[in-house]
Amino acid sequence: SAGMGTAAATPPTSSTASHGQQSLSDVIPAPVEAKSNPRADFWLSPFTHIRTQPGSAEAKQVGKYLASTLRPATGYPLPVTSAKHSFLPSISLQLGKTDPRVGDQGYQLDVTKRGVTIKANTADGLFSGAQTLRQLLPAQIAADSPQPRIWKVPGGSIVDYPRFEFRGAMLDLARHFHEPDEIKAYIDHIAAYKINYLHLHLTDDQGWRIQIDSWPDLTTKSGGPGTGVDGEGPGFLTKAEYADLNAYAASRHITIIPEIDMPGHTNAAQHAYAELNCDGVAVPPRTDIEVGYSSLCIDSEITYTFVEDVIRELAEMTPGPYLHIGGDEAHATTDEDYKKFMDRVMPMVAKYGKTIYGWDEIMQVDPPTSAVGQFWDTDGQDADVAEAVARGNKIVLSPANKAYLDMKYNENTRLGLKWAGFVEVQDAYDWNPGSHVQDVPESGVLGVEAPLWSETLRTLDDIEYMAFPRLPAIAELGWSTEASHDWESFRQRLGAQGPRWEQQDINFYRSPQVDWQ
Ligand code: TNX
Repeated sequence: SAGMGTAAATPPTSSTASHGQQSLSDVIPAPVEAKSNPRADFWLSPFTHIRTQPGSAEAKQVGKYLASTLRPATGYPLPVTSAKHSFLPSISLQLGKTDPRVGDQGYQLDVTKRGVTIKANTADGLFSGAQTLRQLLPAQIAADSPQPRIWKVPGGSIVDYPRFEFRGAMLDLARHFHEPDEIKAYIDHIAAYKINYLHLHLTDDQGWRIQIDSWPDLTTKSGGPGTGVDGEGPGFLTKAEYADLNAYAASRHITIIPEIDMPGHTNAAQHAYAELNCDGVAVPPRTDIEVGYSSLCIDSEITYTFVEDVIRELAEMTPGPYLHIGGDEAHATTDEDYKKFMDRVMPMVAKYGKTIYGWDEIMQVDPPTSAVGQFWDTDGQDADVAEAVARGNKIVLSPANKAYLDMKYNENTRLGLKWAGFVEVQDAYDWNPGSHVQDVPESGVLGVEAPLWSETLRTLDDIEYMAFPRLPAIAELGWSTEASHDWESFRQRLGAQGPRWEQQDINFYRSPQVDWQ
């Protein structure tokens, strides 16, 4: 009937968003299926309640989160209740009774005149539905004070679920330490686009950013003032701060993955402890951006005492399943030593109950099939990676020329590097994770991750400028169907995100490829 339409493989090209009106499919990442019904619009009002599944503390937590994001701009009380019956208009978060396609991360969202119902099998699904609902409201919903306007949610229904179970972002705390509050702000930003993993690059040549009780000088000597690129990135996470960050991430349905990079990228550790060097002499600190010159001492027993202590403490303080062991650019380690090192270190990860995650170089040493490799090459091929996938390993895609958020947008970009080329928004969007790596089928792909290295970054503003608008592009590749992939549709929906970012003071790159609203 007139006004009804399915926006799956046929995304909106002449977006209604350009008239300041949200339609049901003006969402990033694009929902799998959106059927609009203009006769079923819902208006938020001072009487709207948020009702959550009786008996579910997790659903209630999502309800409270949603309320906290809607209260500032509306000024409405939006009480969160799990009382069963109510005739008041409501946003209802319910577990179970979903379309079978919804799975364990998806959701259904139905908008009628009487209210909004989000149904999912898990709280993760409810949280994703809540993020979609936020985007269905006018951009001013992101404001931090009451706005004099009405709040329409477009009528219809959405069935939505991710293409890949893993959608990640990475922050490099080693080259420049980002404060816990900045990390939390980034967590909020990425959660809005259904990112569900945050990888923290905690150690590198220029700094060590996580407290390890059994090796305290890691942070006293390599986490303090003078560390980081140009000596301008001081700081480290105490265990209490790390625990708090994990809890904060969990409240945004994001799992933290800590990385200890080894056997290369270890100058900070070898500066803090002389015994980690083959000659027993501590190396000077480094504040430049060279890579590939450091290596732990492979034939020394103390190296493995150190690594096991670090892995044990890190595993103890990390609730998530993955522990990233780096493994990249070990140019100062011979291939033979690299294998010797990894053969001893990889079992330690399992010993402390975690799953190995590592840069794609770890695929050269036949890791256990549970290990996940992070593909960062720029040429779309790697025989070791393809062979590992054939054996049963999975990979996460972070091709540097597509997914690295620290690459400059163009030659005039003040921040960032350009070793993998310039990466404009369309470059970040126009590729297919399911067929990007030669001889790696989609079934071998766990998901995508957008790393943000910090050599040139200092502030949260810097982080935001590099991540927006490319992070939403990678998020859409990780979530939305291949059939819905469409640059025209994406750039229009991206343009509609601009006012939301302005409301939140997110410092973003106004790419000329996008018509910003
Ligand atoms: C390469 S990519 C690195 C990092 C740098 C990055 C800068 C990878 C696994 N290693 O050490 O920070 O390039 O773009």
